[in-house]
Amino acid sequence: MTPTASLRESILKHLRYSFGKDPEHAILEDWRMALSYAVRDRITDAWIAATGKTYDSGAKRVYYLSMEFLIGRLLEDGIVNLELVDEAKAVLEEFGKDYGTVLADEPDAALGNGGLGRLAACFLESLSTLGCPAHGYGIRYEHGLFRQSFVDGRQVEQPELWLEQRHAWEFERPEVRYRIGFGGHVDKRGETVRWYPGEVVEAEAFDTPVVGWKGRWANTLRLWSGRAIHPFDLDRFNHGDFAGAAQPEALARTISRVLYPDDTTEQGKELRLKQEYFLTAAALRDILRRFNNQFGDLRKLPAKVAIQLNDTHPAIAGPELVRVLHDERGLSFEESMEIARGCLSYTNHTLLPEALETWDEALFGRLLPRHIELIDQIDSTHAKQNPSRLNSMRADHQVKMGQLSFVMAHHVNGVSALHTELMKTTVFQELHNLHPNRIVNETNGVTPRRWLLACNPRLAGLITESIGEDWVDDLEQLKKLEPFIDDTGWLDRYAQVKRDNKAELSNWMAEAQGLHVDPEMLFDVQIKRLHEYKRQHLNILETIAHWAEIRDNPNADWTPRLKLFGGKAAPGYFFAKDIIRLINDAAAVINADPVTAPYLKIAFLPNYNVSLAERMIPAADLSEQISTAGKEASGTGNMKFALNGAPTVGTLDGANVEIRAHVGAENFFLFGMTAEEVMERRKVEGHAWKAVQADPRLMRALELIRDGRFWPGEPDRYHGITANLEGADYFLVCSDFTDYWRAQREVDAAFKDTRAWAKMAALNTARSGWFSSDRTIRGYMNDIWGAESLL
Ligand code: OAK
Repeated sequence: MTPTASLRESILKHLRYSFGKDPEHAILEDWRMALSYAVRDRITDAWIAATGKTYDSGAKRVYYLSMEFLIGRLLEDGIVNLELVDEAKAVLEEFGKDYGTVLADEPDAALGNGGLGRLAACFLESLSTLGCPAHGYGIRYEHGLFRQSFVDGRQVEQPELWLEQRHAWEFERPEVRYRIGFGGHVDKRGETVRWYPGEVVEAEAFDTPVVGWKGRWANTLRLWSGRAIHPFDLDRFNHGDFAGAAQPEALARTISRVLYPDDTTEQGKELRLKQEYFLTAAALRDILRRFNNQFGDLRKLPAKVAIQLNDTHPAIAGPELVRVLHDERGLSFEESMEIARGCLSYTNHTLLPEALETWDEALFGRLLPRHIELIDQIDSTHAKQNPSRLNSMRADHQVKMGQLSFVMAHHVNGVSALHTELMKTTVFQELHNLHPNRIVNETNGVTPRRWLLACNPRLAGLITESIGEDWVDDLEQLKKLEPFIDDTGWLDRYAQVKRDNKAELSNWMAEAQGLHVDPEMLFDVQIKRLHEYKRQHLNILETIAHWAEIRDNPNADWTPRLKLFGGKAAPGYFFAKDIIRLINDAAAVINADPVTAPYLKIAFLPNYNVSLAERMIPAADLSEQISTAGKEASGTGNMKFALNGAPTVGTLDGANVEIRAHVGAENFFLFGMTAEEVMERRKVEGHAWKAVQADPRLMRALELIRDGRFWPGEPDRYHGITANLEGADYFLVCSDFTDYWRAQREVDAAFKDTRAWAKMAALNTARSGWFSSDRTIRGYMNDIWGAESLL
């Protein structure tokens, strides 16, 4: 079907010829698939044209290597980017199908844990919008991030099965397969070094086109799937060993079977290292093949190829590239190093010590015997410049991927201004002193197509009506909204959009979750992975303290508030899982309290994912960004909320600092210690208990939890949490409590003045244009990659 045909014709043709149905017999999934194929056809034309243009231009290409791409659903993204919303709605309506229901039938591709993976997905979309020739490389996990449900308030994990339903977006590429080796031995004959792996699996490519705004360009997300070279062992089968006959295939497939569910926690597991090498080696092979076909001369590699390492997970790219150039292509070690460094750059996404990847050298050497030798050689070459050997990548029988990435990269970047400065003064201090121009900052951003135009059509409509549509790929144009904000008629419409969005979320919560809430309440939202540094427990402690206060004085003029939570805890992170249970337990008691019911409700929505974020963010009044200062590298949810008109209650952490600077201090509810004060406070002996004693509200909230008020049958259920908070409190929940409380009461007071609040919200929207991932990607193109737009 050619895209010049109407969408209607295209859908009907796909229903009939791709799925063998007529409209009378098509089920929901058929409609979803036929619509997806009709949209995909159009994307495919843009994609093939972009590929041709890239070849013809001989331009430099960008390769984004990431273990995670949290892309979510793709159908709406395609429809919105191709501006087919009205047409798609009309066709479905004609056949009695609801547009939203059809979109919601698509499984949410959760091939990532959180921030790092979602950022990669926003970047892909911006790369296409900007017409920068690029590929994303990742793993085609059969099971993405687990599905979360709650049983008696506790998180229960189930496997995620996104590929069990039909998936419209990928093109299998059976002709693109590479053999990836592990283990074995290294053979040295004079100058010639060869690695003979003991185990080999095949990586097969699956391509998903990623379309940009108005379909002007489309890039490729290429995901690798593991398979056996000889999928079936006929000999074993003939001897009656039927299970054994299928074993090679099962083993090879485990490599791309599941996404590791740990967010910012390093696990050091063998399969994980295999996955990292599998992705990286397959991607590099593919990159070199493409380069070879077009250019040939390897010395030109840095001029034509920019490879971005999304955190250290693909850090093995450094030694692997050196191995291919040196061992296989015969370049000298020094030249191989220089070429590799000319291509590679590395983004750091966290300074949490538990996230900094290190590998036990025995495990590493067993799996990648040649790479560990090369890493030693890279390290000793680098040590000549670095006699102190501080920050060596090879100490304590470990291989340190952060140091390796730093040394192998021409640029290293942080993801917010504060984070980048902290990189220079903490983990990478010595390396930064040695290479003072290597670290640069690229503050994160989010794609306005998904995170405003698609998820918040009411607000997008009002904006376009007011300032035209150019904001969609030039988000700073939102500044043009500022003059409208003084017009009360316009401001009332802005406020009405938020009210309508809240009503829509309320209806959905009632239908899908059986939760009934009053949409007039202040919707106070904290959605993100569960982690002590993100301090969901600070939020629930304040909620409990507030509840107690309402009970003391139920006739006061309280601001009604709905506390909304969403987020998953890593399955092995028991403290985080306890926080989830605490929130759910507190919700059960507080929601059932008739005294406080008009003023306070709590809901923890299960299975937080990209699609749920798209529902919740447009309906939020208040954005909770309350991490311990110095711990959240950037945050990107914070940007989505501000853009959608939810002011932040937050600390001076990550990109909050820059959000506050952009939206204005008067439109941001600041509280808490600064990163410097945090470091000082930790030195105060007994800081936690001192903070508890200084604040009777905090004391009371902790007592309510400790004394089992919420769970009389098991009074010490949360002993772990209270003991931690009153004793160690590394993340300074207690020390920041009092100021958080103050900020929340300021929120209460501000929300009462409906117009003033709407103004604050609208200014957040108008001044968040800088947080577009288009701006971020331009920064990478200019400062790091030296890449050009081909539009
Ligand atoms: C995940 C695994 C290892 C290291 C870092 C992460 C991660 O998700 N980090 C997050 O990256 C986001 C994108 O840069 C930031 O916005 C978050 O602050 C950061 O925690």
